[in-house]
Amino acid sequence: MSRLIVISNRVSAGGGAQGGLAVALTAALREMGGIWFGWSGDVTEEFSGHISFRRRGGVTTATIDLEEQDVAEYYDGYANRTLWPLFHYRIDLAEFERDFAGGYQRTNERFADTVAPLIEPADVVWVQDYHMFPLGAELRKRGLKNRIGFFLHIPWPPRRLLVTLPEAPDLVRALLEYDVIGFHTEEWLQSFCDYARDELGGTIDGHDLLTLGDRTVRLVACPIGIEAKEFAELATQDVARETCERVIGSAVGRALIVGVDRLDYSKGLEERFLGYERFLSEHPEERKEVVLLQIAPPSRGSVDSYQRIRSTLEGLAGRINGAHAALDWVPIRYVNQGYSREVLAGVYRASRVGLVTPLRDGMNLVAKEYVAAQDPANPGVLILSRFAGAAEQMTDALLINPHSAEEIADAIRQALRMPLDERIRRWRALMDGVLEQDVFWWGRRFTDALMAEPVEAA
Ligand code: GDG
Repeated sequence: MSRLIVISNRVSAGGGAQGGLAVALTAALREMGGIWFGWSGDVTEEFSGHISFRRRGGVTTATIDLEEQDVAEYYDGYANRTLWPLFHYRIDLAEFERDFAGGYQRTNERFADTVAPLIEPADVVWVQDYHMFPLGAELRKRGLKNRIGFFLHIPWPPRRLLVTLPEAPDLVRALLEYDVIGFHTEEWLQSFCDYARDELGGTIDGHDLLTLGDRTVRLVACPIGIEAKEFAELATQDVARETCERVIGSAVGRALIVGVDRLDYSKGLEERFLGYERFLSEHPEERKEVVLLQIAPPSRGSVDSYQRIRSTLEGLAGRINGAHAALDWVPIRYVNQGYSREVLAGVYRASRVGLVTPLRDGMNLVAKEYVAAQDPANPGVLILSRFAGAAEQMTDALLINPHSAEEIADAIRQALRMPLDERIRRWRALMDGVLEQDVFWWGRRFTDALMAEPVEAA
């Protein structure tokens, strides 16, 4: 059987504090076997291409260190200051610098130089995310004939936004060197087609074959899931149970509303706080009946826009608490630190409402985790942004426009008043989807497409 070579910017360190992508890939690699290659997260004085191999959590990892300039231009720069904001429709935050683009290309070449010798002819290669658009093309330049796939974990922006990126034509042409490109949703897939067709003259054959010049690539909409069964079980085990009891106890009879997000402007935290404030102002009678618990571990702290969102939220939480708090009640508990997955599972289970309101999100795994952690006999209600990729699948959530404080406020009220039979009906439908289209389903669906017969140019 072919091995799977996963290549992504960061390789999971194992352990409890893994992000959504890390959990998903560890699970896929455990099932299929192979190597996970990427940046160690460490900096070296001079790039050497030295690879550190480790076996952790049933997965072999191969990591390299990068130079400080690579990190500044490729990671903090092009990936997080240019591509991330632009691909989340935040052209106002995107920084266009030739040095960033140059460093991004150079670092991708370094990744290609180091990983190419590890890849055997029968291996299947799966490259992850926006840090690595050009990697497939660089591997082809080094003679690789393997099946190489690419999966984008973030949205693909509309054509009218993408044309602002000077390197967009080159990046899209480089993507054509992959055999299969995966997106979470039809919407992101269609935006990619629009750009390739209208800006570059590509042709779309049927629904899923895109041809540009002498290259044809297969496009798949393949929504990522979670380890649903395992997460549901985790939510009933000791740590989660104790957490659940402690959190419910601390709310002294009030309904808990929970948010869990990396501290990132795409997650709509500011708008969420404003929506909750609106709810408090419009329904003073509900005031002391609820508590919003927002867990937001800081991320990408070296990027200015992330420092700004942090101080904006601190100010906003302080203002709302100042205006509404009573002697024995604080409306928002805002926590800037991460917790283990076991603890998170317990917090989700303790919460009557899961508030997931990104302004744009490729998928959003918190929405799925919240559902998986619920007590089937007394489940909470998921409020979900229409602009999360997850909304395409999770139509039994209360879907809202996260820009509208009114819609958020109305949905909170509706969720708090929802009768048990409706909560159970909605949760059951959501849970069936989360269980069926889990992370293993995602991994198989993508790798099946990647290992299918090569496509011929039309
Ligand atoms: C990208 C895309 C896409 C959060 N706080 C803690 C913690 N988390 C975990 C959550 C969840 C993960 O991080 C976040 O995943 P999301 O999907 O919500 O968002 P991104 O990190 O932006 O991920 C996204 C994803 O890739 C996969 O394709 O869904 O759209 O943006 O698993 O639980 N985990 C722990 N402690 C925390 O405090 N342990």
